[in-house]
Amino acid sequence: MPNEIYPPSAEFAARAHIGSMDQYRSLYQRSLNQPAEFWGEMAERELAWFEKWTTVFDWQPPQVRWFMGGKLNASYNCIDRHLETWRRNKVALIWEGEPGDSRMISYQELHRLVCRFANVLKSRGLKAGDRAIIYMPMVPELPVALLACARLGIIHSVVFGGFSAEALKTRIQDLEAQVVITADGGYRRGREIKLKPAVDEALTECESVQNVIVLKRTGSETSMREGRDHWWDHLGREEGEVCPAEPMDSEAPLFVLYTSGTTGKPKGIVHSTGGYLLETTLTMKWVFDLRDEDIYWCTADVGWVTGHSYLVYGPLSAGATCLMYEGAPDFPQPDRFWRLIDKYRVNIFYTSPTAIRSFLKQGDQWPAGHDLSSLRLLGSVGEPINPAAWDWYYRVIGGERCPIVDTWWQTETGAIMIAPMPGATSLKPGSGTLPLPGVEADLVDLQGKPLGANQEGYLVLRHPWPSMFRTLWNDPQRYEDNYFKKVPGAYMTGDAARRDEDGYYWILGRVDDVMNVSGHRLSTMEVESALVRHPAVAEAAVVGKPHEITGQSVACFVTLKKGDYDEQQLGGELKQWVAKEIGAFARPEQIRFTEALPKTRSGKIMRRLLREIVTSNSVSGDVTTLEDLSVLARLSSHQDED
Ligand code: 7RM
Repeated sequence: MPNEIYPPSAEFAARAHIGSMDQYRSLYQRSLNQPAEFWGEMAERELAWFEKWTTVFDWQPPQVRWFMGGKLNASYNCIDRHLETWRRNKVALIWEGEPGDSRMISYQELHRLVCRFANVLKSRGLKAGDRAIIYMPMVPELPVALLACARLGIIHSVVFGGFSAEALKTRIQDLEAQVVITADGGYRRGREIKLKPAVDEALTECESVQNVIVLKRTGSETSMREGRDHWWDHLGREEGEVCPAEPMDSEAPLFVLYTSGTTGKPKGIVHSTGGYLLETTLTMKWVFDLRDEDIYWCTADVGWVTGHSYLVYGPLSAGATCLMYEGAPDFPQPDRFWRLIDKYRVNIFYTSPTAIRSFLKQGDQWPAGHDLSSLRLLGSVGEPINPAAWDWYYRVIGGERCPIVDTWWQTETGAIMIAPMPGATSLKPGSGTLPLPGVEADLVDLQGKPLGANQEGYLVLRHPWPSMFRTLWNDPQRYEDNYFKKVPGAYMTGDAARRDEDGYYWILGRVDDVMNVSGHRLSTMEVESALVRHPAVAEAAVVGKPHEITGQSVACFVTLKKGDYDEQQLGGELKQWVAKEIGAFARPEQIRFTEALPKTRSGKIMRRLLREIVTSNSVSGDVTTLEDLSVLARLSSHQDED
């Protein structure tokens, strides 16, 4: 399998949107040589505009604007325009709850739900430019909430339901949100995960929030604050089912999504309307080769960017039938995903390497019991996919019949940047293959000099693309400093990569202090700040440790303040503390107590050494700048993993 190349089958290519390398190359060349003509044509063809733009794009690094003067609405593009076609009665969402309840929602029905909820928001006094925080389980009302906000130009920010009250609070405060949309709770592994109590806790310090709208999902006991909290259904009963979509500037912010950066403070990635919608829509065809008769399933939670772009905006704008599932992949048994694929005859399946590795480990008997022959295309996102996982996905799930699209992109890029066009591109397992049209990827060294074939370097994107983020909320300076300072005029991705002799990209991972745990971005600094907020902790250093299933896990080195501690007990307490401060997915796998942390003479923690210690339990690299070598000796001999 290693080094093998998988060309598209003639059968797949014959029916694909992009069916040959010649077609890919001509699109790609045109997109770089005549970007304004290329993107103008795409925007006209793929989206419905209330008013046409006057200028396709304006690039004043680091600021870019797309389709200036154009007016459109994302909710209109995802729903209303389909109502004028045969798709009005097509199923937009097939939803299955973890307990097994299910709903089918047509585009017409989605329109009614979204209009009704948009009217609820309107009657609460919300208007274009206001901010809504959405903190919900994976139920149909979650995309309904996004689309209702988009319909009125309310900027939404979804906070993943796994985040803690503390994380929720900092996001509400940073956005100065006027409304929080939430639910009593959701289901995960057979238990209720409550959401409303976290909202109540967060709101003790958020003056901006005047309204909380609560969906009843589980029906469990929920406290409601008079005057502030309202039941979704109760408000909705009084509203009509007509609500015109607000014509928005192409550049109007559609949403803000917080993601981890290299400091303790998450960054509010701001996406605009026209460019974002165009590229998410186009990549549904280019990469997922979406056809009208397909059942498409993206397993990502809407709390992450993949859920925004490839469960809500991209597929609905492209008129797809999307499967959405509420719960855990292994509930009630490890075959839940395969059961769903079989039951709904899923054709396109998009998931993460972490999920694939955990399925692989559980064994072939789980998929074996189900008919997966409806699948025609598989996708992967979030982390590099290792050869063993690729091979298993290809053989056992895809029946050696389905191309795998390994899609590289980021919260910042909005849409997929590097990925195969499955009817054209030959696959190499582990490689995202080639940049999509409009994506001028390059590799540079520390000085910003371009590199040749097979050299490892920093991945940059040179030309702006429509779905690129526009700024960081409340922090335009950090936008410029973080991403555009190192290589003039180019966007620095933060990833290292190699390009082989065929021009294929191989992503090696992050070059900054960002960890990738189960495909979720998490900053080492964020965990460190959480740890030092604990009264017993003096100092903390956090690194990603290679992990068989989740890619990386969180490993912490901690020094304590003076006192008598039971290290065993405190270790457990600190893990719990981090889970509470950030969210359960950030729970450290390992806490090591140490008398001091290895530092350079200027006082910087040497994370490289700590990374080596957690990886190999020894240090081989250069340690000449290390302040206290005995610290190192003590660290590498100390082993208290669990
Ligand atoms: C979509 C998403 C972005 C980071 C990115 C990479 C890593 C994502 C791949 C990948 C190798 C892939 N957004 N990454 N996709 N690495 N191959 N196909 O994950 O903002 O949460 O993370 O994820 O390091 O910079 S994200």
